[in-house]
Amino acid sequence: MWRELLPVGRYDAGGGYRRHAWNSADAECRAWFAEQARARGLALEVDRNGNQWAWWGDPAAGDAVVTGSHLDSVPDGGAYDGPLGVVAALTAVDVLRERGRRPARPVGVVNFADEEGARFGVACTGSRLAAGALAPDRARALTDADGVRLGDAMERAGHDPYAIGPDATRLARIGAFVELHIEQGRHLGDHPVGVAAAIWPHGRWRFDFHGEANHAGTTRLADRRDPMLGYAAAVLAAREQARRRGSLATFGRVAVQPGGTNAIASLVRGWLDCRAPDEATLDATVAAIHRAAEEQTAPERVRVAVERESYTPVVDFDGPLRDRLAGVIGAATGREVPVLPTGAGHDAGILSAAVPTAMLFVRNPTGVSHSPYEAAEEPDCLAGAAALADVLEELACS
Ligand code: HGY
Ligand code: MN
Ligand code: MN
Repeated sequence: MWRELLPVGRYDAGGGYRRHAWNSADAECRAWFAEQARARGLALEVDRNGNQWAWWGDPAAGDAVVTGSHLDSVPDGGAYDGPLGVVAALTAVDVLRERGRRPARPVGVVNFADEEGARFGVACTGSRLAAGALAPDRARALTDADGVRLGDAMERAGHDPYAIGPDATRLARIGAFVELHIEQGRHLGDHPVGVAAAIWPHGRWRFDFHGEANHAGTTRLADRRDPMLGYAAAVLAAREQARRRGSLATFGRVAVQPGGTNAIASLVRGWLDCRAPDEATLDATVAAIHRAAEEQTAPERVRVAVERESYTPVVDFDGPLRDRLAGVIGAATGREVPVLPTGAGHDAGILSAAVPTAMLFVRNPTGVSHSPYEAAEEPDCLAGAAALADVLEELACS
């Protein structure tokens, strides 16, 4: 499975992946998933929000045990973020069958649509829509860098964009959701597998700096309304405020209009990704970055407008489920399993508002993620899949 998926959507120059919502690489990933379901005799469903489900047993029976993750990537992302959880989920189903186990409850494998939000800006679009955490009108109107609306991209990929929206009935059939994911720091030490405790609250904010386009060679410094200076101040403030408050703040994306080397910009648009251990710290970090940008831009007569594009409150994963997972893996490996929080967002975090949810992490030896250099050792991936199989057996077969 891994070898088959590896070339799909890989951008040769840098080796990273460009599997973005509803593009051709995404379609290939989805076709791969459908084929994996077919080959196992699992019933494939594509829900109204574009998420794919492969069922062993009838989901209408309820109290289903679901596992899976996503197949899309960030721009030039790594191979593991998302796909490891889907491949491990399918592997876990195979292992249960090899063990001759017959689940007492339906078992589902899911591929959530558009987890990274790389193309349209909002992360976890598929799970957010299903959970009612993203308004369908807003989702349809999101645009990519070329001005293509999410609704139109979905329609071109063969999905009805007017069907999207809350899917409470589907979520109510799920008794437990477990997502396996590569760990995205370097926090597992000598343990191949860990269990998630919590996800830091996080969000994305768009900073628009409105200035005035003018000639780089003739406009006196005193006459300029240069929005780039405010943007630069915001970037520096992001680092400083995050350092002071124990948060993480990143401007990883910027768009400049008109974007000429010999022209002062009329608009600089920067996107801030901010995360913190608690919501008060998160809000204070963003407010301080906003203030620093305004202080810098006032003398230059540049207007700053900040819009929050997404926000995910703190997630504390279901305590009893987490303890049950840690117990099962601890018993199988003879070692206590690390239970750790993460700063990375996941569909599991969105689902946890509606469904008892847990996560397993597989060791990342370098800690690098959202990069072509993201890596995991094969024995650790196999240990993760084995742990997931044990967990599925515990949850679905007993
Ligand atoms: O950005 C995130 O935290 C996640 O990897 N989607
Ligand atoms: Mn990611
Ligand atoms: Mn991911």
